[in-house]
Amino acid sequence: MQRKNRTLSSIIFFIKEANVSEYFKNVPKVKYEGPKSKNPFAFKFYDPDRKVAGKTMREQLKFGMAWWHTLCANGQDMFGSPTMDKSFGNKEAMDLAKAKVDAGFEFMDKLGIDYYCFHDRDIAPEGRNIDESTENLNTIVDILKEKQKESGKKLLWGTANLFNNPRYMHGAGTAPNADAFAYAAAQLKAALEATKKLDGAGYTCWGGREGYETLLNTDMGLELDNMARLFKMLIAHADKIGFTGPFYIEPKPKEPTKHQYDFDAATCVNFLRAYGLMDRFRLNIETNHATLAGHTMQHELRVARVNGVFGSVDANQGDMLLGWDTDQFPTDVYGAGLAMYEILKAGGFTTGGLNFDAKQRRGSFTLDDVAIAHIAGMDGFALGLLLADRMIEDGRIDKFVEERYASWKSGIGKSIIDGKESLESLYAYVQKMGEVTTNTSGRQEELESVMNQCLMSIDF
Ligand code: XUL
Ligand code: CO
Repeated sequence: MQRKNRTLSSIIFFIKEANVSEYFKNVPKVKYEGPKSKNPFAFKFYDPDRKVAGKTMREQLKFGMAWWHTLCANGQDMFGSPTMDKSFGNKEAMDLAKAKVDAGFEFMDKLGIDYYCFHDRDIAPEGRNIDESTENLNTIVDILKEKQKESGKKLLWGTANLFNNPRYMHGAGTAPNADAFAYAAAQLKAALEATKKLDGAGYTCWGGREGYETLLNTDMGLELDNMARLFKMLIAHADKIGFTGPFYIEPKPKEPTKHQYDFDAATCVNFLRAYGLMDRFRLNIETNHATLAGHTMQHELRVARVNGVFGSVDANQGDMLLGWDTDQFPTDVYGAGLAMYEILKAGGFTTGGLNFDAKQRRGSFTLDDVAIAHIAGMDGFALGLLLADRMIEDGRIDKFVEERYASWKSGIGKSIIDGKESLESLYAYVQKMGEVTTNTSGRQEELESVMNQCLMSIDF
């Protein structure tokens, strides 16, 4: 009888296991069906094997799933409780963390997403002390390692959440309290080692609360020096454990603090140059952060490109009418097109990729919506890639820019570039020249129309 019971309970256990092993039950393996498809679970524009600009779409776009949004965000906002169930059938924190690994890999498999990104605290719960937290992290890292081996999925980058716990209320690397800085360093050590164990291609530093609320209580000079001290410790530890991937700073101007030190791409480049960090750091540019800074995504990517620090992208979009980081899925084809234009011009992704740092709206609360939102974003960026490729192939924009700067190829322009001129020699040049009569039209409207024409002439 006892034996029978045991057999019965193991069968029930097996059935339970089999039942919970599929989390996104309504989501099939998502395939390309083309622009005419009305199937919400099909790609209309993202055709992974289609070659664009010399590589497949899959290789060009290198989509990544953000663990925190896809598997953790539950729709909670400042005004209301969660609307989404991301418990994946579990209550206990470590069981939930393990279930999320299965859910995450199932999701990536169904959508054909090859990469993922995480914060340490997204994948494993914080323990009662640093050792317990590191142990939780390592337990999940071992499971992720196995999953990566089975599935071929890769870690695009890892990061540490140095902003959620109350100990970081005044910042982490820029905390006025040295103990908080020390805790951040300890957490960073474990997060970097986790990223290394999982062969992460990069490691991201987003300055969660690295900034200030008021300058009345802030020693800005010391805080910035300390931030650089922490980055130098990070590099030293990377060298020690053999982590060779780049570090990314992710610019953001505000939120949660009034002023974040990594305000925008130009501010970050200045910081990296000032502290001699340019060779190990690149930038991870996020669309909604760019718009919060009052820039376009194209501007931020251009700044990164011309300074040689283009690295990776957090793909999302904001709402024109809201002044905060709404992290919406990127469906704006113009925005994606101009972003992909810069990315192709930068030579495409190497270590980086397009991480969907995006969440569905609070009202789109089902697990089906999670998949549909990713499909929308993937299709948005596929269109962006096709548009950017058309713009480059068309050649009119490049040709126009080339001609606009032609005066630097010969004559006085070339002489200035060659370092042969001075204020005095140019004074003499202007005396001979008289007035400037060589200005030509900037043709902005024509170029915008060329872009429209490229968009409308994509072939499918
Ligand atoms: C916050 C944000 C972060 C970083 C990683 O605005 O973008 O999720 O991408 O810490
Ligand atoms: Co981000």
